[in-house]
Amino acid sequence: LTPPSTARPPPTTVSYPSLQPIKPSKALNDKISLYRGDITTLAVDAIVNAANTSLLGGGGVDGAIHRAAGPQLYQECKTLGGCATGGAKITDAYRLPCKKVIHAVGPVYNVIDPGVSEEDLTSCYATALELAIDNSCRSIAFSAISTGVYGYPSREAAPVAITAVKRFLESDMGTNLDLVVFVVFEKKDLDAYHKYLPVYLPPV
Ligand code: AR6
Repeated sequence: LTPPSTARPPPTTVSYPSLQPIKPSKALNDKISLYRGDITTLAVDAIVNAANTSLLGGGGVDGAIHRAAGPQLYQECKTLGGCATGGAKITDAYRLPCKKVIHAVGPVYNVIDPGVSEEDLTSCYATALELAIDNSCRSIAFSAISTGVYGYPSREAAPVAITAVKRFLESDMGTNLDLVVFVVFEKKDLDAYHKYLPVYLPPV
């Protein structure tokens, strides 16, 4: 990761809880990693899917996860009764190398009121992390929820994701997690994490 070029994050439309001074933390940084590639190949305890409210599959990363997991995943998802935006539900992983799949429902980006989208996206990350802990998962890999067909700009979604994860890892529950991986597929998301990880998690 490259060090931040300025002490303050550059101006954008997102709010910055991090405008307060940030204490660099090696312990925290050691738990967070960035990976570019296919999330279905990762042998972590839990991967986080970018699902929709039906939880019955779709395109993008959702389609890739269902294809790789096999039809039993769809059968289990049918029993879940859907999920509200901002929420998440957990299933087994079947043919995937991970142990569990957490299906998070991100918001369709709201251009008129981005604050609502930010709340829902934050809730997705927080709920997924709580579910991971409740199911004894110590490592978790997140897809870049909502940044595909749901239209959340990557440069706004990345700070929201990083802030939610950071807050969780700093809480009492966070001590039960060893590793959080941000998985990116496209360059725009890679660029966003390269830009914001050093801002929120300064190198020690
Ligand atoms: N591994 C990791 N990331 C991936 C992969 C993959 N194999 N494939 C795509 N991505 P999207 P959303 C990235 O559209 O915006 C579905 O139809 C992709 O580059 O999958 O939350 C659902 O059923 C992007 O950064 O999810 C919903 O209906 C990120 O995954 C709807 O799309 C999320 O893009 C959800 O839309």
